[in-house]
Amino acid sequence: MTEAVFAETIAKDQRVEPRDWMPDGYRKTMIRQIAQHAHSEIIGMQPEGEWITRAPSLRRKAILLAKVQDEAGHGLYLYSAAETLGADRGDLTRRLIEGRQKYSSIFNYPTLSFADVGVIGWLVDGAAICNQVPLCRSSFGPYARAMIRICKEESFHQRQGYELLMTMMGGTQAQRDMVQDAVNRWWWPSLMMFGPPDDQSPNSAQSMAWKIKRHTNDELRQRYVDMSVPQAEALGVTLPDPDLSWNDERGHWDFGAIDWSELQRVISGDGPCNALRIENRRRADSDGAWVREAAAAHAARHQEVAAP
Ligand code: BYC
Repeated sequence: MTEAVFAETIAKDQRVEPRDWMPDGYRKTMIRQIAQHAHSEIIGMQPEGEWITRAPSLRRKAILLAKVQDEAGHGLYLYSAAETLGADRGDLTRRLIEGRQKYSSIFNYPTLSFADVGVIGWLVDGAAICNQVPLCRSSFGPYARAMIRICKEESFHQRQGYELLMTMMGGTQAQRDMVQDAVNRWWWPSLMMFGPPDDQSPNSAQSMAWKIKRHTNDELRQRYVDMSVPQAEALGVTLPDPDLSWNDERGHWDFGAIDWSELQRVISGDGPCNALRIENRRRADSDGAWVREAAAAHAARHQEVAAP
């Protein structure tokens, strides 16, 4: 495959596959985005995972356990997709724990009450779905295909979060207050998940041209706000933005200014939980080293025995 064939594949909306010729920049961008996405899933297990032992009932514990396991699964498909591009999984993990590769800003905030589990399902998984459904049509085949299953599971995750919040909103005043407090803390960070505004997004133009991204950061953020406002109303919570108002002319909800300095701070390592998240990941990596070594030794021995 040559450059012309690559260009034609993109123009015709077909998929680029791992053995096809692709520009170095395309390969680099795909590895960067897929690795960041995989890291987000794996680090994203921590904030909710902290509540597994403290879930208020066996039913809630079983649901949460299954959700966090799904996130591990998403991370693994995504690392596999990155490997099809020549990336090495161990190297990607090293880059993460050495702070050389990013993961989503949202997972650097603490989960202070069980209502946070519901709000992560509703708002964080809701934002993830908005962002990831278009990625099912992303131009790189293994990423697009991984995204189909991931989106199905994310949509289930979102419903479990909403159902949990509905239950809490039908409970005591203290439970309703807990939900409102969690919404107040997670709303603005969830808007930041979509990335910097379009005029400050260095990667968007090229990623849109290569059809890796199908919509800009601001387009998806607006879609998410439009989707979330009626859901908040149905739930009976207030979104913490006094500037939120329906704009008849635009046919969209207007919303207040986002504090972009907060996103920059969190991305550059200075969010409330960055150090803790990375320290936990580093410990899990070193605690698991013997398992990886044993598995590699077993595979090598197996190959030796199988060789004629
Ligand atoms: N946090 O030029 P831009 C989940 C980075 S997991 C941190 O707009 P791009 C879930 C950006 O990567 C959700 N970094 O970039 C799991 C870029 O970095 P470089 C994860 C951010 O790539 C468990 C730089 O800033 N989802 O759902 O065109 C439980 C400039 O930005 C953030 C994905 O990863 C951020 N918020 O667009 C529950 C989706 N925003 O160039 C839920 C896949 C931007 O310095 N990724 N950056 O390395 C994407 O769709 C795109 O990569 C983004 C950014 C829209 C995130």
